Amino acid sequence: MNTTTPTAEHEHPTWPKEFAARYRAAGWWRGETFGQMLRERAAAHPDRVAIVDPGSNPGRRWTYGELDRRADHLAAGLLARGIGKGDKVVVQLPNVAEFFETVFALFRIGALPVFALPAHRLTEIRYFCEFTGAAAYVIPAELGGFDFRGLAAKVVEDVPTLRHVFVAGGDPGPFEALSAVPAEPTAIPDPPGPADLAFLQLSGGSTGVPKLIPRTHDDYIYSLRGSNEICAVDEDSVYLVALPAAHNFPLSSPGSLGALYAGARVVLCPQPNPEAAFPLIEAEGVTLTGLVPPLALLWTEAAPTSSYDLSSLEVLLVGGAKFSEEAARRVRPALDCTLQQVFGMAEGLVNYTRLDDDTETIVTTQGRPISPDDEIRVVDDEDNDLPDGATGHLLTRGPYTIRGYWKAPEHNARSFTEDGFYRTGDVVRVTGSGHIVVEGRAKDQINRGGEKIAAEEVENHILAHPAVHDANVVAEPDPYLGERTCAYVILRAGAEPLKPLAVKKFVRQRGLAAYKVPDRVEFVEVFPQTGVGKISKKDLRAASTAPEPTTPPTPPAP
Ligand code: OOB
Repeated sequence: MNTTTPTAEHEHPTWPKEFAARYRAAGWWRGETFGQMLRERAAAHPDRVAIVDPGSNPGRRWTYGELDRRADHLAAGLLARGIGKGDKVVVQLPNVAEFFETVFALFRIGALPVFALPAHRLTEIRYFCEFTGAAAYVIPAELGGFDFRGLAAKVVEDVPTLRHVFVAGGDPGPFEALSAVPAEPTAIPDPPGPADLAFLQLSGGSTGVPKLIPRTHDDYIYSLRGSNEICAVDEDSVYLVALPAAHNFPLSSPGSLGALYAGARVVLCPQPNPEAAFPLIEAEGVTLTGLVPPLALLWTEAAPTSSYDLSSLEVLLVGGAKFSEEAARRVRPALDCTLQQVFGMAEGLVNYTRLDDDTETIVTTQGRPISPDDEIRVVDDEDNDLPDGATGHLLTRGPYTIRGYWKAPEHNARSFTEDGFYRTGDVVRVTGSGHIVVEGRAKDQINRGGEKIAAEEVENHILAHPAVHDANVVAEPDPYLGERTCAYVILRAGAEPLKPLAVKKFVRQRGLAAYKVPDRVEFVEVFPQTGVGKISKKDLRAASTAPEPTTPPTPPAP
């Protein structure tokens, strides 16, 4: 019997009653909402600085009181435009103060932010807007030379539900400036409760289209509170958002929302490179931040010769992809701070090494779960539990791990067990101390320095090329990113020969995020097969010659 209960709207399965009761009784779910949370922090310390946005001109510093007021005013303006409870709003903002003004306004009225990344392009954004029936889309005017207003114009043409595009900063063009929306606060008709959804987050995914992750106020706030305790975040902490603000790691592990929960200060870094981050660490006295492994490497290389004072940095969180033991050992000598490895997922479960773990544990494991109620199973291909310490598939269930994706019943049947465990797709082992070591991955995904790429999604785009007969996308090792993407392509008989660059260009022109464009394209006659005649991605991966990249790949950027 499937014990997972569908919600009233049957949009996604949620925790069965007895689990919800248990999580409440244990004190994990405390009946909090984001709207209230900000209100309470603003009442307790209105003049403390909440958000520092040095990238804006002039640089902005918003206190808790100001953020709270702004969220109220924007909420009123959104309500006046007919955006209300349950509406979906695709938010595609970089690391700017408006990101927080927008999401807290939406949290307050119970409209759901759908968190897009600045790297997403037409194909992804159109899909998010169409699939969620989004009522509004929030963008910057432009970023890194890319004009988001042009992108929005195309999306609006294709998606009839999209009634509003709001532009944060710069010339709004044919759309409305976000700064023109705020209005005198009014009573919010039907504010969301703690069990209601707060937002839809994106999954890294392994399927043709990304899946959406429904997170409630109560479950997400528990993950913040738990993270804060483990990472020692309190009101004197200063968290630097170096990765894209909307990603689950810098958002909640402990991230900007954890910092705001603690009444701490959030500093927004426009770029994650040392040149942008180090001066901010010195100027704001940053105490902790989170990075993906390639950036952590870059920082440890740059720090010893940097003229900036980085001594305020107490904790560097590294996660999103496997951090090699060798690189992990370099963090303390280079940055003189404690490394905390984070193995998390937008679906829920987050593991941290603890600040007081011994060095060997910190450098060789990916941590242990936040909650005593996080259930961890390590199983074989048939879902049989393996003996302690054995390597196998990680399944998990717990107070902040979803029971199903949003509007994806068929996929849910594969990604969750009958009794509600999420199949993470990660291959792990658990040490005697309960720490998890990530050994590999069973899902058909490439983890490109923390950026997740679903092989199937890229394959589908390559297959759309008229000269292509078949395509397989696999990971190959990269000395800097950990993994990069290689597309093996079979051309149609008699088709004009193609150059690798033409395939890359074709994928890019289909309006995909740049990080999904294959790093390497190789033409082959046949694909290796398994004993039963299926294509063997394992053999394709092994066939990868993985030459050194000719040019250094660009680091993942917001
Ligand atoms: C984080 O979240 P997502 O949703 O982008 O990706 C989750 C997947 C995991 O299932 C795993 O395959 C991989 O990313 N991953 C790691 C890892 N951290 C994440 N693999 C090896 N070692 C690690 N430390 O990536 C995420 C969410 C919250 C906090 C941190 C990362």
